[in-house]
Amino acid sequence: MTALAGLARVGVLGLGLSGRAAVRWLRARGLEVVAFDDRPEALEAAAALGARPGGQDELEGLDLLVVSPGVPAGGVRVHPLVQAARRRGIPLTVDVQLFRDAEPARPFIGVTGTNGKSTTTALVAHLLRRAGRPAEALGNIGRPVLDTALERDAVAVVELSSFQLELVRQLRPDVAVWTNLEPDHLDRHGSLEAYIAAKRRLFRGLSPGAPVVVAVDDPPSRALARELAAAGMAVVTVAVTEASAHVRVVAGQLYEQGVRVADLRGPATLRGSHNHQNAALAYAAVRALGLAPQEAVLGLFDFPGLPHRMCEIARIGRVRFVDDSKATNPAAAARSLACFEAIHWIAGGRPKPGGFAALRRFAPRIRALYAIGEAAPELVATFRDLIPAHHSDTLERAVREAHAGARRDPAPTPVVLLAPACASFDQFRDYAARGRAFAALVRTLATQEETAP
Ligand code: UMA
Repeated sequence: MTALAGLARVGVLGLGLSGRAAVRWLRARGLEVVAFDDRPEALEAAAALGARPGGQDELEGLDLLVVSPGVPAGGVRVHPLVQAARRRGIPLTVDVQLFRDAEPARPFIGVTGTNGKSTTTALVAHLLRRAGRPAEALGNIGRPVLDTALERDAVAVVELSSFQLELVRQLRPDVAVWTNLEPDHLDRHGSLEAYIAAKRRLFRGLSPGAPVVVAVDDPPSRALARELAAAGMAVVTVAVTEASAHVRVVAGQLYEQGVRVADLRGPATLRGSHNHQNAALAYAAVRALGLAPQEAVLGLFDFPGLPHRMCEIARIGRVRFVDDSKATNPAAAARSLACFEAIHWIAGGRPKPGGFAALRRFAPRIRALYAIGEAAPELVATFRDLIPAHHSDTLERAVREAHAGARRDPAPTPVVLLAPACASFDQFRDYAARGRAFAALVRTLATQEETAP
């Protein structure tokens, strides 16, 4: 266990999903663990996991501090314990680095970028499994890398957020995948440059010839692909726009080096050009790992998709309800707004910097806006000259009002679309809780409809 050689006492900061998994993993390897969390109730759970709850002075004597992704370790407001650890010269790390160092021989596909990471990660794992290779989707997707004992030969397909990558030394993935780049998480990183720098740590330590898959549909990603190619990486480019690339989707058809390999117009879970990008990335990633084209495409046709990502959750009469709660920034919301017509759009939450003006171009597809949360006034102000823009405030009211609006809509299948373009934290624990609340409200509507005279 070279990753832990010489360590006796390790701190874990943040006792959420990844922190608790780290405590268990370290304890299973016989290390003394001191746990830290700003929430006293989280610390109470530490003892049950075999860790000692720690205070500020407990940093003394730590050989390593494992920092959870949600705890800021760089950018504008570094956590005080992280600052204190740095002052004392205590090395800092994250769970993904421990995992990679502990199991360097395990095949590892690292997926980063701004949008589409989770779907691409899940799809890569699915494509591998359908081709007979054991694989697990891990990391930011919701299953901490240290969570469980993986099957011996399983490929680790790891979604990596900028939060996780911030403290990565080098992961040296067998295949590195870059989905796209849009501004995001600027409140944490402080600047677009710092956000990009964190993401680019995925490529640290890669040897010339290492396979790197990059979607080149946006200019910063195109520049990155050129730079990595110039540094000697085996760059496989992917595109769904007019950009030339090794793997492309044109009119719903997936091509590799000009040869058509799959028709993507069938699978409902891969609808929309953003999903075509995810599919092309996943296909390119498994090809880079050695799958033949005919093996690589098998899982494209029965991918179950991920919850809260453009999922149609119900139909009430003519009205379709689509949950895209994961659209936590305007760029992600743009992707689902581009997929539907006659949209009754529920948006809002905690806004990210940059505003919503970029979404005005979708007004011809949007029948009305129902704005919720902290961003509601800004959203209404951005759209009210183009479409009816209601300040619904809560999700509950928005669902009721959007449903009423959609029922009056003469379109054959109007869509009530939750694509918030904002973080959820002002009103919900996270985007998944927001999506579940949306589904529960829609179920209530459906029941009322059934029982109506
Ligand atoms: N905490 C502090 N001080 C702080 C911040 C957090 O003490 O300043 C404590 C909290 O009290 C809590 C714990 O840390 O007890 C939470 O840790 P965490 O925020 O790292 O959350 P986890 O439950 O460990 O989940 C993390 C990822 N969370 C974040 O990056 C914020 C999950 O990504 C990931 O699925 C999980 O590890 C497993 O790997 C979520 C996410 O929102 C989905 N990611 C962002 C995104 O996708 O946009 C990056």
